Amino acid sequence: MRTPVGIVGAGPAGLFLSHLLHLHGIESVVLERRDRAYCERRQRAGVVEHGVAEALRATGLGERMDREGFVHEGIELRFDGRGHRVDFPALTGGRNVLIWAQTEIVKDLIARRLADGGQVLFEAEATAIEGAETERPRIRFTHGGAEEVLECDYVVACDGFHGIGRASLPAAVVRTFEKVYPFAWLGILADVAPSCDELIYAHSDRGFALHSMRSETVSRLYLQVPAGTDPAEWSDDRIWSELAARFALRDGGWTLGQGPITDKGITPMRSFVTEPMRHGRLFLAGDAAHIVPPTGAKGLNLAMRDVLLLAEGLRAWFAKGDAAGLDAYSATALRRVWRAEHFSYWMTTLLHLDPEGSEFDRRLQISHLEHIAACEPAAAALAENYTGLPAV
Ligand code: RFL
Ligand code: PHB
Repeated sequence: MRTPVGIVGAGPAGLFLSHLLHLHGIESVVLERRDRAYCERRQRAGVVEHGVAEALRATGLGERMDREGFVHEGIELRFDGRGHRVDFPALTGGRNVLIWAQTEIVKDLIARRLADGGQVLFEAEATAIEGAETERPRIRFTHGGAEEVLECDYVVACDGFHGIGRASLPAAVVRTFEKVYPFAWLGILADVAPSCDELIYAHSDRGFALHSMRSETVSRLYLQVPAGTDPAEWSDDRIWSELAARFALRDGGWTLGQGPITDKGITPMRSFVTEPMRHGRLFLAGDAAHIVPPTGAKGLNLAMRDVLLLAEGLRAWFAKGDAAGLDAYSATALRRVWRAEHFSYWMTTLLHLDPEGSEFDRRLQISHLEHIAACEPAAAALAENYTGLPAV
C-alpha cells in the first residue's frame, strides 16, 4: 500500500488532519487500532474554543455543531460557598466557547471522511514506524490478521499518549517534560438535565468538582479523587452526595439534580510535552506529543490546532515544494502548547485541593480566586486563555 500521508490514530487529530488534507487535494490513509463504535463512544472533552469552532465551520463541519451544540458566554467559579461568573465576550472582545462533545466531532468526522471516499481503516494497529530519516517512511501494521506495510511520503502520529509515534523518535533527539499530579478525576455521565446554564468549576474544602453537560437531558460531572482511585470505591449514592457537598452554596440556594449514571471513568492528571514534535518525515500531533490536565479544557483544542498548522505545511509542500511551513511546525506548535500547559497547570493548582498542601496553600487559592472575582484584568487573563488565544 502507498499513500502521500500515512496517519496513525482516528481520534480528533488524525481524522481532522485527513479531512483537511482531502480539502487540499492530498490523499491520506488513517490507521486506527480500535473499531468504529469504540471511537464514537469514548467519553472525553466537551469544550471547543472559539477559533477551533470557526475552523470546523470553515471546513464544512459546523452544521450539526451549530444546531445541537451550546454557545457558552462564561463559566462560574464557585468557592467559599459563593459563585462568581466570568463573562467571556465582555473580557475578550467578543469570544465565547461551544459545548460540543468530542464524541460528536469524531462521529461527524468519520461520517464525512467515509462519504468523501477517505480511507479510514479500523482495527488496523500500527506496530512500527520506520525510515523517518528517509524519503520513504513506512508504517507496519496488522489488519484482519495480516501484517501489512503502508509506504508514505510523510507519517503523522496522531495516536494519543499511549501510541507508538512518540516512541519512534530517536531518544537522542527528544526531550520530554512531565508533571504528574497527586489526584485524578472521577467523571460521570448522567441522564439528568444540567442544574446550571454554564459550566461550574468548584473549589471546596473537600476538593474540586466540575459541572458540565452534553445536552438538555444529559449532564457530565467530575470529582477530584486521589490518584490511583478504583471507581468501584464510588457507589452512585456516594458520588451524588459528594458532588452536592462540593457544589453547596452558603445560602443553600442551589440544588444538584440527580439521575441514572450511564458512564463512570477515571482520568489521571498529567502535564507532558515532547520536544521537538518532528523528526525527519515523522510528525507528532495532539496527545501523542503533549498532555494537559483537563481543568483548562485544552487537550482537544490543542490537537485540532496542531493539525490545522500541519495541514497548511503539507499543502505548501505538495503544491509548491515549499518546506517552510513543515520546518516551522514544531517550534510554532510548541509555543501554543506551552501556553496551554501553563494555563492548564494554573487552573489545576488554583482549584484542586493538594493532598500534600497546607492551610497556607488553601488561603492562597482563596485569595487568588477572590482577586479574579474582583479584578477585571485578572478575570480577563483567565477568559483569554480559556476561549483560546488567537495570536499564539
Ligand atoms: P486520541 O483521542 O487519544 O486519539 C488517538 C487514537 O489513536 C489510536 N491509536 C492507534 N491506532 C493505530 N495503531 C496504534 N498503535 C495506535 N495507538 C493508538 C487510539 O485508539 C485513538 O483512537 O488523541 P488525539 O486525536 O490527539 O485527541 C486528543 C483528545 O482526545 C484529548 O486531548 C482530549 O480529549 C482532552 N480532554 C479535553 N480537551 C479539551 O480540549 N476540552 C475538554 O473539555 C477536555 N476534557 C479531555 C477532557 C480528556 C479527558 N480524558 C478522558 C482524558 C475530559 C477528559 C475526562
Ligand atoms: C467536559 O464537558 O467533559 C469538560 C468540560 C470542561 C473541562 C473538562 C471537561 O475543563
